[in-house]
Amino acid sequence: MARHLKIAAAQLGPLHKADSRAVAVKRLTNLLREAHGMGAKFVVFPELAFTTFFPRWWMENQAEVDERFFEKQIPSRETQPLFDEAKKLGIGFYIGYAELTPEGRRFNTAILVGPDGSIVGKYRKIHLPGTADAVEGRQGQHLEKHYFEVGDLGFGVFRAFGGIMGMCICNDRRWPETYRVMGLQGVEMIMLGYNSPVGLGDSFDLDSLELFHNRLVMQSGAYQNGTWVIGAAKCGFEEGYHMIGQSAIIAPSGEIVAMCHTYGDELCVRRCDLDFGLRYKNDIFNFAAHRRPEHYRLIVERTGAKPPPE
Ligand code: CDT
Repeated sequence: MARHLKIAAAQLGPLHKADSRAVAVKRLTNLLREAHGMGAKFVVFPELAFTTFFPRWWMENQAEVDERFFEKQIPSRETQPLFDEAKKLGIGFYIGYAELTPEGRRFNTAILVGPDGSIVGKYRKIHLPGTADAVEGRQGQHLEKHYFEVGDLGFGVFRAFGGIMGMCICNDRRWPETYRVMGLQGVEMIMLGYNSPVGLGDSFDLDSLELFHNRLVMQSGAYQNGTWVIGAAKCGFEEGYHMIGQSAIIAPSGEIVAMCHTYGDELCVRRCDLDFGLRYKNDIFNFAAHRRPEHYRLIVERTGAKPPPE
């Protein structure tokens, strides 16, 4: 029997510091309704979707940071309307948020929510970019290593929506290991949200390739593992910083089959055949037949690159 799933990548335009959770939840709920109206059964929202991208700022008062940007509970009183609407419409979703656990640990987290409102899976971001301390003289900071711990749940996959679903978050999409660990569990669809700023002080030649690199990593991750990849951006001009858009749905062929073209709230929708990846998984990327892990040991034994002696 054909396994088709109609998916929406729900891109969010900028969210500012002054925007309350209620503002974010209203916009997310509007996108959810619109996606449902277009026949989508699953919506992918961005990373840290309830607030502005706060790791751009060094902030001294952690209690205030926790209050403004972290979720102690999900859903909470303020985020509940999104969950209620999704349940009412019978539509599932992926969403990213800043998680503060009862033990006081902080993670950059994403959850997979089923059409009945239950949380089917959780992922905590593993590749945290940037620095733990503010870098002097840098135009914009990227302090994820300051605000979050490295995720402790690995790259799990979940049987849901008639397929094998995986999650990662933003910077994870740039690392081939992210996709391959899920590929080795037979993943059929990887969802990810991102906040990718440009102009944090890098040189123009790097910044100008940001959109290309965004497509490059998601397209290669999809193709090399025979999986769908759905990327949803929070983008636009947020608190004085530009963040890239081009939220996209990418087929296991590596082709972009739907893409957002604005820098605001926008959907791109596509009916995805979850069996399509088999054409790659059973042939060119038949892992069991062709992989040679005995030659890949360095990948798990070594972290940083070490060139051979002169
Ligand atoms: N959110 C996130 O992970 N953003 C990073 C920006 C890196 S710039 C220090 C990304 O990889 O897009």
